[in-house]
Amino acid sequence: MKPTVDPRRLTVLKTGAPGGGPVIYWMSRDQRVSDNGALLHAQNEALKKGRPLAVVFCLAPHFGEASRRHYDFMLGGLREVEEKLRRLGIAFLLFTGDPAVTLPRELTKLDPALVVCDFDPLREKIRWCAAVSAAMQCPVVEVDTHNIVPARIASGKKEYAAATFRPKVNRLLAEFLLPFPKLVRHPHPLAAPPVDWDTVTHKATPAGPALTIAPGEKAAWKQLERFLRGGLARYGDRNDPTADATSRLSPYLHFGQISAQAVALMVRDYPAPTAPVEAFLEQLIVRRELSDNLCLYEPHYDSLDGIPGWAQKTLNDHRADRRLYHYNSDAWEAAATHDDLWNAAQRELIATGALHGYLRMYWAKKILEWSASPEEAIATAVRLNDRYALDGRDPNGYAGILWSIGGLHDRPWFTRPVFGAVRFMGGAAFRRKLGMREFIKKSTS
Ligand code: FO1
Repeated sequence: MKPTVDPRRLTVLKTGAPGGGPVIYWMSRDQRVSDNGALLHAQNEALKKGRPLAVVFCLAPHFGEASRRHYDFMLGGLREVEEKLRRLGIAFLLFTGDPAVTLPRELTKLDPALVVCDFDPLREKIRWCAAVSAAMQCPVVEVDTHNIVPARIASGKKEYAAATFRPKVNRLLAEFLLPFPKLVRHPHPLAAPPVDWDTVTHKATPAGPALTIAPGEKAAWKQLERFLRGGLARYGDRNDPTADATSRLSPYLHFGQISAQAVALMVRDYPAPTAPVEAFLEQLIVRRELSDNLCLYEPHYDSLDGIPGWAQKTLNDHRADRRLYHYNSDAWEAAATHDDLWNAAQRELIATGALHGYLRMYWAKKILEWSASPEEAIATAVRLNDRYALDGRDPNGYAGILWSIGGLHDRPWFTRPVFGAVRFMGGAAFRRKLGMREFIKKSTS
C-alpha cells in the first residue's frame, strides 16, 4: 500500500459507521491536487475500502468581504482542479450555498464511507465543519495539509512570539518537510457530471475590481519559478517596496493552490545565498504557521482582545490622546487622507489586491494613528484587507494586523502618543527612497 500521510496530520472529528458510498474529500482551504495530504489520505482510505473517490467543493455565495477578484481567482483554480482530477479518475462535485446547510444535505445523499476535510482555524470554517460532522453518520477526519508542521502538533497553546514558536517548529521540520507521495489513477470510477462553470461563475461573482494575476496551480508554479530565478537572491532587501523582491506567492498559498511544503523544498534546495533563503523560509514557515497558531488558540484573532496584555494596557492608557487627524471608514476606503503615501498604498491595494509587506505595516499603523480608537482601527484594517487583499480572510492577514496595531508577537518600544509602547512607524526614511516618490506619483497619475 502506498505510504500514508503522517498520522500526526490527522484529527478524528467524528467516529461513525462507514456508509456504502464513496470516500469524500471536502476540499476548502487546500484547493490543489498535488501535495495535498487530505486528498492523499482520502485516496489511501478509498483504495483500502475498494471505493470510488470524490472531491466535493461547496461554493459559499459570500465569504466575508470577498469580492469578484477573489471568486474569479478561486474559481479559476478550481477549474484546473476538476480537469486534473478527471484525468486521475477522481470525481469533482461542486455545490453552491452555505456549506453548513448545503453539505449536510448533499453529502448525506452520497452515503459516504468517510469524509475527509482540510484544517482551517477560522471561525467560519469551524462552523461549517461542526455542521457537517453533526450531520454525518460516517467517520469525519480533518487533515492539516496547509502547514508543514501540523498546527496542533507544533504547539498546544497560543504562542507569545516567533522566538518561542520557532524552536518548536524547527525541531519537527525534518520529520514533516518531506515531499508528498503522488496520487495514483483511481481504479474505482464514479460518474459525475462536469461542472457548468459559466453558470457557476456568473452566479457566484459579486461586484468588485477585476483580477490582475493568473489563478491556479500551474500559474502558482510559474510564479515560484520566476521568484527563484529573480527575487530570491535579493530577498534580503524585501523591505524596499520598489525592489520587487517578494515572492508574490501569498494569494496562491492562501487559496491552497500551491503547498507551502513544495515551495519550502524548492527554495531550500535552490542554489542561492543562504541569507535570503533563510529569511524567506522564516516568513514561509515560522511566521505563516505562527498565524495559524494564533487563530487556532485565540478566538479573538481579529479584534483587540487578541493582543497581548501589555499592549491592551498601553493602548488604553493612550486612548484619550489627541489624534492629529481622524478619518471615518469612507475616507479610509476612498484613500482620501492627508497622507499621499498612505493614499498610494490604499489605491495599490484596491487596484491590484496586493500590498508589499512593508507598506502593509505602514498602512495598518497609520490607521491606528488616525482612528478614533484602537478597536475602530483594527475593524477598519480587517475590513479593508479582507475586502481588497487577494490573500485576505487569512490567518496571516489577521496576525499581521494585530502585529501592526496591537503589538502581537512583538515587544514594547518607546512610548509615543496614541501608540503608547506599540512600535511606531514614521515613514520619513521610507519616503526618501527614490522608488517611493515614483510609487506615489504613479498612483496619482
Ligand atoms: N472556502 C470554501 O470552502 N468555499 C467557498 O466558497 C470559499 C470562498 C472563499 C472566498 C474568498 C476567500 O479568501 C476564501 C474562500 N474560502 C472558501 C475559504 C478558503 O478556502 C480558506 O479556507 C480560508 O479563507 C483561509 O483559512
